[in-house]
Amino acid sequence: MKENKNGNSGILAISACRVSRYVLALVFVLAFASPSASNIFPGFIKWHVFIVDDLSNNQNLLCHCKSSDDDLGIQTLPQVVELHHRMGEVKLLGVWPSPYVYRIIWALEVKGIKYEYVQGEFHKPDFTDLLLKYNPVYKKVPVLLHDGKPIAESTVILEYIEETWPQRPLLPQDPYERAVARFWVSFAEEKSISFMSFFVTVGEEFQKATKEVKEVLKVLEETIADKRYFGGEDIGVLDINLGWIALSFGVIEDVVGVKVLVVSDFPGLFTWIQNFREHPAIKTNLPSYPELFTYYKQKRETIIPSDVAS
Ligand SMILES: N[C@@H](CCC(=O)N[C@@H](CS)C(=O)NCC(=O)O)C(=O)O
Repeated sequence: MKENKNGNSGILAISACRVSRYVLALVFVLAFASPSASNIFPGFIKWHVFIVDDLSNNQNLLCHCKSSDDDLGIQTLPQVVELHHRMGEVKLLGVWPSPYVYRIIWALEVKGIKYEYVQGEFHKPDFTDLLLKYNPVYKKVPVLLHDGKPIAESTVILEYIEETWPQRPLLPQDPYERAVARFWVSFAEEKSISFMSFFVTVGEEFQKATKEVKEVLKVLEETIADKRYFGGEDIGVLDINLGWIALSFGVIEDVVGVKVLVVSDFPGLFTWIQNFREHPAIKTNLPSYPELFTYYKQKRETIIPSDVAS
Protein backbone atom coordinates (compact mmCIF):
# COMPACT_ATOMS: atom_id res chain seq x y z
CA MET A 1 0.00 0.00 0.00
CA LYS A 2 1.97 2.96 -1.22
CA GLU A 3 1.76 5.93 1.06
CA ASN A 4 -1.28 8.18 0.96
CA LYS A 5 -0.40 11.55 2.43
CA ASN A 6 -3.97 12.91 2.47
CA GLY A 7 -4.82 11.51 5.85
CA ASN A 8 -7.69 13.80 6.85
CA SER A 9 -8.88 12.71 10.22
CA GLY A 10 -12.22 13.17 11.89
CA ILE A 11 -14.35 11.92 14.74
CA LEU A 12 -17.42 9.91 13.98
CA ALA A 13 -18.65 9.22 17.47
CA ILE A 14 -17.68 9.36 21.07
CA SER A 15 -19.57 7.61 23.80
CA ALA A 16 -18.50 7.79 27.40
CA CYS A 17 -19.87 7.13 30.78
CA ARG A 18 -17.98 9.79 32.68
CA VAL A 19 -17.19 13.40 31.90
CA SER A 20 -13.50 12.87 32.69
CA ARG A 21 -13.41 10.15 30.09
CA TYR A 22 -14.92 12.55 27.57
CA VAL A 23 -12.14 14.98 28.31
CA LEU A 24 -9.45 12.35 27.99
CA ALA A 25 -10.95 11.04 24.80
CA LEU A 26 -11.26 14.54 23.39
CA VAL A 27 -7.62 15.32 24.11
CA PHE A 28 -6.64 12.09 22.47
CA VAL A 29 -8.85 12.69 19.45
CA LEU A 30 -7.58 16.25 19.02
CA ALA A 31 -4.00 15.01 19.21
CA PHE A 32 -4.51 12.48 16.47
CA ALA A 33 -7.16 14.23 14.41
CA SER A 34 -5.15 17.37 13.77
CA PRO A 35 -3.56 17.84 10.36
CA SER A 36 -0.13 17.77 12.00
CA ALA A 37 -0.87 14.31 13.38
CA SER A 38 -1.63 13.18 9.85
CA ASN A 39 1.81 14.35 8.90
CA ILE A 40 3.43 12.56 11.81
CA PHE A 41 1.55 9.35 11.07
CA PRO A 42 0.83 9.78 7.37
CA GLY A 43 -2.08 7.79 6.07
CA PHE A 44 -2.53 5.89 9.30
CA ILE A 45 -5.51 7.23 11.19
CA LYS A 46 -8.30 8.36 8.94
CA TRP A 47 -11.00 8.47 11.56
CA HIS A 48 -11.62 7.12 15.00
CA VAL A 49 -14.55 6.07 17.09
CA PHE A 50 -13.73 6.28 20.76
CA ILE A 51 -15.65 4.16 23.20
CA VAL A 52 -14.78 5.01 26.74
CA ASP A 53 -16.19 2.92 29.52
CA ASP A 54 -16.45 3.85 33.16
CA LEU A 55 -13.55 1.84 34.51
CA SER A 56 -10.48 3.66 35.65
CA ASN A 57 -7.48 2.86 33.58
CA ASN A 58 -6.27 3.52 30.09
CA GLN A 59 -6.86 -0.08 29.05
CA ASN A 60 -10.51 0.90 28.92
CA LEU A 61 -10.07 3.79 26.58
CA LEU A 62 -10.94 2.04 23.39
CA CYS A 63 -10.23 3.44 20.01
CA HIS A 64 -11.61 2.26 16.73
CA CYS A 65 -8.77 2.96 14.29
CA LYS A 66 -9.31 3.11 10.62
CA SER A 67 -6.77 4.20 8.04
CA SER A 68 -7.80 5.35 4.58
CA ASP A 69 -7.60 1.76 3.42
CA ASP A 70 -7.74 -0.52 6.42
CA ASP A 71 -9.93 -1.12 9.36
CA LEU A 72 -7.53 -1.80 12.22
CA GLY A 73 -10.37 -2.64 14.58
CA ILE A 74 -10.93 -1.71 18.20
CA GLN A 75 -7.67 -1.09 20.04
CA THR A 76 -6.86 -0.08 23.60
CA LEU A 77 -4.87 3.10 24.12
CA PRO A 78 -1.57 1.26 24.76
CA GLN A 79 -2.18 -0.80 21.63
CA VAL A 80 -2.75 2.36 19.59
CA VAL A 81 0.53 3.81 20.84
CA GLU A 82 2.27 0.53 20.02
CA LEU A 83 0.68 0.47 16.56
CA HIS A 84 1.94 3.98 15.85
CA HIS A 85 5.37 2.99 17.07
CA ARG A 86 5.43 -0.09 14.88
CA MET A 87 4.05 1.75 11.88
CA GLY A 88 7.00 4.15 11.97
CA GLU A 89 8.43 5.25 8.69
CA VAL A 90 8.83 2.42 6.23
CA LYS A 91 10.92 2.84 3.10
CA LEU A 92 11.86 0.24 0.55
CA LEU A 93 14.94 0.67 -1.64
CA GLY A 94 14.56 -1.28 -4.85
CA VAL A 95 15.42 -1.62 -8.49
CA TRP A 96 13.00 -2.62 -11.23
CA PRO A 97 12.19 -5.49 -11.86
CA SER A 98 14.10 -7.30 -9.13
CA PRO A 99 12.14 -10.38 -8.04
CA TYR A 100 13.69 -10.01 -4.58
CA VAL A 101 12.29 -6.49 -4.33
CA TYR A 102 8.88 -7.69 -5.49
CA ARG A 103 8.84 -10.14 -2.57
CA ILE A 104 8.97 -7.22 -0.17
CA ILE A 105 6.45 -5.12 -2.09
CA TRP A 106 4.01 -8.04 -2.05
CA ALA A 107 4.50 -8.78 1.66
CA LEU A 108 3.95 -5.11 2.58
CA GLU A 109 0.89 -4.96 0.34
CA VAL A 110 -0.63 -8.17 1.71
CA LYS A 111 -0.22 -6.83 5.24
CA GLY A 112 -1.45 -3.35 4.36
CA ILE A 113 1.71 -1.60 5.58
CA LYS A 114 2.20 1.97 4.41
CA TYR A 115 5.58 2.42 2.81
CA GLU A 116 7.47 4.65 0.48
CA TYR A 117 9.08 2.93 -2.47
CA VAL A 118 12.42 4.41 -3.49
CA GLN A 119 13.17 2.97 -6.91
CA GLY A 120 16.75 3.50 -8.03
CA GLU A 121 19.13 2.42 -10.75
CA PHE A 122 22.45 0.74 -10.16
CA HIS A 123 24.38 3.09 -12.44
CA LYS A 124 23.19 6.22 -10.60
CA PRO A 125 25.75 7.30 -7.95
CA ASP A 126 23.05 8.70 -5.63
CA PHE A 127 21.47 5.27 -5.42
CA THR A 128 24.69 3.28 -5.16
CA ASP A 129 25.73 5.60 -2.34
CA LEU A 130 22.48 4.73 -0.57
CA LEU A 131 23.17 1.01 -1.00
CA LEU A 132 26.72 1.46 0.21
CA LYS A 133 25.36 3.21 3.27
CA TYR A 134 22.52 0.84 4.08
CA ASN A 135 23.77 -2.51 2.77
CA PRO A 136 27.57 -2.15 2.83
CA VAL A 137 28.17 -5.92 2.93
CA TYR A 138 26.24 -6.96 -0.21
CA LYS A 139 25.34 -3.59 -1.79
CA LYS A 140 22.16 -5.20 -3.11
CA VAL A 141 18.46 -4.48 -3.15
CA PRO A 142 16.05 -4.88 -1.48
CA VAL A 143 16.79 -2.86 1.63
CA LEU A 144 13.97 -2.06 4.03
CA LEU A 145 14.39 1.03 6.17
CA HIS A 146 12.20 1.03 9.27
CA ASP A 147 12.53 4.35 11.10
CA GLY A 148 15.90 4.72 9.37
CA LYS A 149 17.19 1.29 10.45
CA PRO A 150 18.22 -0.86 7.49
CA ILE A 151 17.39 -4.54 7.00
CA ALA A 152 18.85 -6.40 4.00
CA GLU A 153 18.31 -9.78 2.31
CA SER A 154 14.79 -10.50 1.14
CA THR A 155 14.18 -13.60 3.29
CA VAL A 156 15.45 -11.76 6.39
CA ILE A 157 13.25 -8.77 5.55
CA LEU A 158 10.23 -11.06 5.19
CA GLU A 159 10.87 -12.48 8.66
CA TYR A 160 11.24 -8.95 10.05
CA ILE A 161 7.99 -7.84 8.44
CA GLU A 162 6.20 -10.88 9.84
CA GLU A 163 7.47 -10.22 13.38
CA THR A 164 6.94 -6.47 13.31
CA TRP A 165 3.49 -6.45 11.72
CA PRO A 166 1.80 -9.69 12.76
CA GLN A 167 -1.52 -8.77 11.15
CA ARG A 168 -2.50 -10.99 8.23
CA PRO A 169 0.19 -13.56 9.11
CA LEU A 170 2.32 -15.06 6.35
CA LEU A 171 3.49 -17.91 8.57
CA PRO A 172 1.18 -20.45 10.24
CA GLN A 173 0.49 -20.05 13.97
CA ASP A 174 1.39 -23.65 14.84
CA PRO A 175 5.17 -24.03 15.49
CA TYR A 176 5.40 -27.27 13.53
CA GLU A 177 3.56 -25.76 10.56
CA ARG A 178 5.85 -22.72 10.78
CA ALA A 179 8.89 -25.01 10.62
CA VAL A 180 7.42 -26.76 7.58
CA ALA A 181 6.81 -23.42 5.83
CA ARG A 182 10.40 -22.36 6.59
CA PHE A 183 11.71 -25.68 5.26
CA TRP A 184 10.02 -25.00 1.91
CA VAL A 185 11.33 -21.43 1.81
CA SER A 186 14.83 -22.80 2.34
CA PHE A 187 14.24 -25.40 -0.40
CA ALA A 188 12.98 -22.72 -2.81
CA GLU A 189 15.98 -20.48 -2.09
CA GLU A 190 18.47 -23.28 -2.62
CA LYS A 191 16.90 -24.47 -5.88
CA SER A 192 16.48 -21.03 -7.46
CA ILE A 193 20.04 -21.36 -8.79
CA SER A 194 18.81 -23.95 -11.35
CA PHE A 195 16.33 -21.42 -12.74
CA MET A 196 19.14 -18.88 -13.00
CA SER A 197 21.25 -21.42 -14.95
CA PHE A 198 18.26 -22.08 -17.24
CA PHE A 199 18.37 -18.39 -18.15
CA VAL A 200 22.10 -17.86 -18.52
CA THR A 201 23.49 -21.05 -20.08
CA VAL A 202 23.50 -22.86 -23.44
CA GLY A 203 24.38 -26.36 -24.66
CA GLU A 204 25.01 -29.11 -22.15
CA GLU A 205 24.80 -26.79 -19.18
CA PHE A 206 21.40 -25.62 -20.37
CA GLN A 207 20.19 -29.23 -20.77
CA LYS A 208 21.33 -29.95 -17.21
CA ALA A 209 19.64 -26.81 -15.87
CA THR A 210 16.40 -27.65 -17.70
CA LYS A 211 16.37 -31.14 -16.15
CA GLU A 212 16.94 -29.66 -12.69
CA VAL A 213 14.22 -27.04 -13.17
CA LYS A 214 11.75 -29.79 -14.13
CA GLU A 215 12.68 -31.76 -11.01
CA VAL A 216 12.15 -28.74 -8.77
CA LEU A 217 8.84 -27.95 -10.45
CA LYS A 218 7.74 -31.56 -9.92
CA VAL A 219 8.39 -31.26 -6.18
CA LEU A 220 6.52 -27.95 -6.06
CA GLU A 221 3.64 -29.47 -8.05
CA GLU A 222 3.28 -32.19 -5.42
CA THR A 223 3.46 -29.57 -2.66
CA ILE A 224 0.79 -27.26 -4.06
CA ALA A 225 -1.41 -30.25 -5.06
CA ASP A 226 -4.90 -28.78 -5.39
CA LYS A 227 -4.43 -25.97 -2.87
CA ARG A 228 -5.23 -22.42 -3.88
CA TYR A 229 -1.93 -21.11 -2.51
CA PHE A 230 1.11 -22.75 -0.93
CA GLY A 231 -0.09 -21.02 2.24
CA GLY A 232 -3.53 -22.69 1.95
CA GLU A 233 -6.57 -20.48 1.49
CA ASP A 234 -4.50 -17.29 1.38
CA ILE A 235 -1.02 -16.21 0.44
CA GLY A 236 1.76 -17.31 2.79
CA VAL A 237 5.50 -16.83 2.96
CA LEU A 238 6.27 -19.56 0.40
CA ASP A 239 3.89 -17.93 -2.11
CA ILE A 240 5.76 -14.66 -1.64
CA ASN A 241 9.11 -16.40 -1.91
CA LEU A 242 8.16 -18.28 -5.09
CA GLY A 243 6.16 -15.39 -6.48
CA TRP A 244 8.94 -14.66 -8.95
CA ILE A 245 7.87 -17.80 -10.86
CA ALA A 246 4.45 -16.22 -11.35
CA LEU A 247 6.10 -12.88 -12.03
CA SER A 248 8.67 -13.74 -14.65
CA PHE A 249 9.33 -17.41 -15.36
CA GLY A 250 6.89 -17.44 -18.30
CA VAL A 251 8.69 -14.43 -19.77
CA ILE A 252 12.10 -16.04 -19.21
CA GLU A 253 10.89 -19.20 -20.98
CA ASP A 254 9.77 -17.09 -23.94
CA VAL A 255 13.11 -15.27 -24.11
CA VAL A 256 15.03 -18.55 -23.86
CA GLY A 257 12.62 -20.17 -26.36
CA VAL A 258 11.87 -23.31 -24.30
CA LYS A 259 8.63 -23.93 -22.40
CA VAL A 260 9.04 -26.07 -19.28
CA LEU A 261 6.17 -25.05 -17.01
CA VAL A 262 3.38 -26.40 -19.20
CA VAL A 263 -0.16 -26.99 -17.94
CA SER A 264 -0.22 -30.68 -18.95
CA ASP A 265 2.79 -31.43 -16.69
CA PHE A 266 2.16 -28.94 -13.89
CA PRO A 267 -1.60 -28.23 -13.62
CA GLY A 268 -1.43 -27.28 -9.93
CA LEU A 269 1.39 -24.79 -10.45
CA PHE A 270 -0.32 -23.37 -13.50
CA THR A 271 -3.47 -22.66 -11.48
CA TRP A 272 -1.37 -21.30 -8.61
CA ILE A 273 0.28 -18.78 -11.00
CA GLN A 274 -3.18 -17.53 -11.99
CA ASN A 275 -4.39 -17.40 -8.38
CA PHE A 276 -1.26 -15.57 -7.26
CA ARG A 277 -1.37 -13.02 -10.07
CA GLU A 278 -5.05 -12.34 -9.43
CA HIS A 279 -4.70 -11.80 -5.68
CA PRO A 280 -5.85 -8.22 -4.86
CA ALA A 281 -2.51 -7.33 -3.21
CA ILE A 282 -0.47 -8.73 -6.09
CA LYS A 283 -2.33 -7.88 -9.28
CA THR A 284 -1.73 -4.15 -8.96
CA ASN A 285 1.94 -4.80 -8.28
CA LEU A 286 3.03 -6.70 -11.35
CA PRO A 287 4.94 -5.33 -14.33
CA SER A 288 3.52 -5.87 -17.81
CA TYR A 289 4.60 -8.76 -20.05
CA PRO A 290 6.12 -6.55 -22.82
CA GLU A 291 8.19 -4.55 -20.31
CA LEU A 292 9.55 -7.72 -18.73
CA PHE A 293 10.16 -9.38 -22.09
CA THR A 294 12.25 -6.44 -23.32
CA TYR A 295 14.16 -6.37 -20.03
CA TYR A 296 15.01 -10.10 -19.98
CA LYS A 297 15.79 -10.22 -23.72
CA GLN A 298 18.32 -7.43 -23.34
CA LYS A 299 19.75 -9.03 -20.23
CA ARG A 300 20.20 -12.40 -21.95
CA GLU A 301 21.87 -10.75 -24.92
CA THR A 302 24.43 -9.13 -22.63
CA ILE A 303 25.18 -12.55 -21.09
CA ILE A 304 24.95 -14.77 -24.19
CA PRO A 305 25.79 -13.36 -27.63
CA SER A 306 22.91 -14.06 -30.08
CA ASP A 307 25.06 -16.30 -32.37
CA VAL A 308 25.81 -18.58 -29.38
CA ALA A 309 22.21 -18.51 -28.12
CA SER A 310 20.69 -19.73 -31.42
N1 LIG B 1 20.02 -12.76 -1.59
C1 LIG B 1 19.58 -11.44 -1.92
C2 LIG B 1 19.67 -11.24 -3.42
C3 LIG B 1 19.36 -9.81 -3.83
C4 LIG B 1 19.89 -9.51 -5.22
O1 LIG B 1 20.56 -10.31 -5.86
N2 LIG B 1 19.55 -8.31 -5.70
C5 LIG B 1 20.05 -7.88 -6.97
C6 LIG B 1 18.92 -7.29 -7.81
S1 LIG B 1 17.86 -8.56 -8.39
C7 LIG B 1 21.06 -6.78 -6.76
O2 LIG B 1 20.87 -5.91 -5.94
N3 LIG B 1 22.14 -6.81 -7.51
C8 LIG B 1 23.12 -5.76 -7.44
C9 LIG B 1 24.46 -6.25 -7.79
O3 LIG B 1 24.62 -7.46 -7.92
O4 LIG B 1 25.32 -5.41 -7.92
C10 LIG B 1 18.16 -11.23 -1.41
O5 LIG B 1 17.43 -12.25 -1.23
O6 LIG B 1 17.76 -10.09 -1.14
